[in-house]
Amino acid sequence: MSEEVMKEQTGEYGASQIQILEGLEAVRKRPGMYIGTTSARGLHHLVYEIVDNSVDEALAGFCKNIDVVINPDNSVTVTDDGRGIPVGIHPKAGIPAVEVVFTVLHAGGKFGGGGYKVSGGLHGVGASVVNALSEWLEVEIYHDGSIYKQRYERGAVMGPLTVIGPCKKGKSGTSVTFKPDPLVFEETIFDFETLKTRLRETAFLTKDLHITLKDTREGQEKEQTFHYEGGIQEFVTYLNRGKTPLYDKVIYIDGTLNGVYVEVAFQHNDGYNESTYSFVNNIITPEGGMHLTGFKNATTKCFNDYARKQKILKDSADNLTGDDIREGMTAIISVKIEDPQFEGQTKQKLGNSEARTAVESIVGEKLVYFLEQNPRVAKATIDKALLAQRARENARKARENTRRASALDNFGLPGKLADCSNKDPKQCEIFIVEGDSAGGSAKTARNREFQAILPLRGKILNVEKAREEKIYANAEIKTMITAFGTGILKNFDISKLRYDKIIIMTDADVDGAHIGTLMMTFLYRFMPELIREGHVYLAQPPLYKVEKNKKVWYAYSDDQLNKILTEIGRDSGNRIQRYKGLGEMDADQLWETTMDPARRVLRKVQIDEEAEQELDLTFTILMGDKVEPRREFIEANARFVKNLDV
Ligand code: TSJ
Repeated sequence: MSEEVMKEQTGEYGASQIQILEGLEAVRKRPGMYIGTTSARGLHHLVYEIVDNSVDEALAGFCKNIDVVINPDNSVTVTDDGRGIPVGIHPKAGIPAVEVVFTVLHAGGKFGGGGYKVSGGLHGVGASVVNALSEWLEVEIYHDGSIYKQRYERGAVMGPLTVIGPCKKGKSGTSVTFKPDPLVFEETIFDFETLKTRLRETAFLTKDLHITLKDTREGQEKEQTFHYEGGIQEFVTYLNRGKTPLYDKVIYIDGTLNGVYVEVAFQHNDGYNESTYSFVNNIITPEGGMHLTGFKNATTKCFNDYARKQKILKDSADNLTGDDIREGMTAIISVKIEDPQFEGQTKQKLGNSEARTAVESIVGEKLVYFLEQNPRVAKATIDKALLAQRARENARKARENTRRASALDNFGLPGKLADCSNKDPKQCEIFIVEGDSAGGSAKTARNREFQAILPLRGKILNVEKAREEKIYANAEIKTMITAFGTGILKNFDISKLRYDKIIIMTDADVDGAHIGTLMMTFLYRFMPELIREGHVYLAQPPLYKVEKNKKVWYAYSDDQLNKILTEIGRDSGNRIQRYKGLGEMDADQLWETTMDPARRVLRKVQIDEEAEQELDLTFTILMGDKVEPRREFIEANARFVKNLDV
């Protein structure tokens, strides 16, 4: 390493303009390294990076309002009423501190010290990265009766920090406007809903902060303000809206231990899902970590201790598990910590063990007290947990029964299954067909040597919404498990798979798509390896049949139909039939269009890893106002990618 480079790295030349520009060049060269992606997601990330600086100022106690404006040219302005980024000369860099903030990589707001730094989360970037990736950026600072301004283009300083006029005495704050660089981003149009969701989340996590989001683009003018005096307590109420709470109160506990500030809020609803979201310095930790562990330990212990003490749980009974206690629980765990360590492959997990200790002891101590004061809340929760415990026990038995049934192998095969004659699984495929009538056609159409048909009646159970016990009792699900031969979950054994291809064949309409999704969801939850190893396919029946002069064409999409019509000429001799369901095809047609390996089109079902991760982030559940239907849609579909198979 040359001496020059060494010096740069140790920071001795920290203020040099050249080095600064080089630093930001790196950001422009590899933007993904700093903001994860240059897709729409990365674009919106720029706004959060800027807003997070204002949130820091709010957490430090100096800022009450943050305004975010989407301007008509798709630039964004973020304004706060904090102290204003310092304008004085930075002692080491020899230039105004604000210029350092925008031109030196990783120079985010560490001036005064003290307080918690919000930014430095997932990607650990700040204002300079936003600056580097903006076509232009302007900062204005209101401080001591003057307005200071500086402009940058693609990270380069366009002139010195200048006083451009007076401002009201006593007014202070910072305003940053930036226009994302279209040379960097694939998408440069901001989405109001996306920003809204994240800003609402930020407002929930920062009690008493007012955040306003305003769209000033022509034809889309709108404005919304987020302000929650109740903080995360209100967050829980919000998440539980549309559900039936088990008790009125949202339990709220806070406290500080060894420099870790802990806040938790939770409430049970009468459903079966647990929705727990944990945050560190306002950054979501999708994979949890120490703070979440502390919360789970404390709640599990407190509720069990209480249940024993009150004799609700008999001496001879097993302890309630954490899962039993958290069934139907909606919870927010938020900690503020000086130096958060993010762990795990995706750095989404809090590693600081002092966070576990703090959450565990603060929640442990205060929850005991709360339960004694609120016996009805305690009783309702424990009664629900006891039901969960019983259901868990029943599910275990049902699971064992299912396993035993599948162990019966050939003799235990379901009656509805029309199996194939070839016994070599590598050669075999099974069609899961919706409805008895389509099942009938498929049985006639198939090549019985290597193609098996399993007709299913109607919609299969949505495994995301039912309790485990009910899932094992479902006839369609039992049938599939038995037919595949692999077993499920921990007992899954791919070497026992009876077919190389599992082909889901449904009508080419909305209902058919829904059934397909339910099926994929079932497989994903109970036999994910089948999908990951590429054994699951969707059949693709044609949408149209075109006949002309006794010749026949099939079209699998509207595009294809158009192509065919262009080729053969658009005239009155064409007979176009739109297939509404598999049942409309006779066996021969079904064979040649959808089942014959030589002619059919199959789509392989795959898991979209990125979408899957995103599913767990709060913003997906907070999107829009009609959350439930959208959430279901996203959960059901985002996870699967369907690729063309050749
Ligand atoms: F950095 C930035 F450009 F991203 C940005 C920072 C953008 C916006 C909209 C606001 C801010 C910002 C920074 N708002 N408030 C502050 N505060 C400080 O930088 C600040 C002020 C005073 C002191 C002090 O110790 O006196 C310390 C800090 C960090």
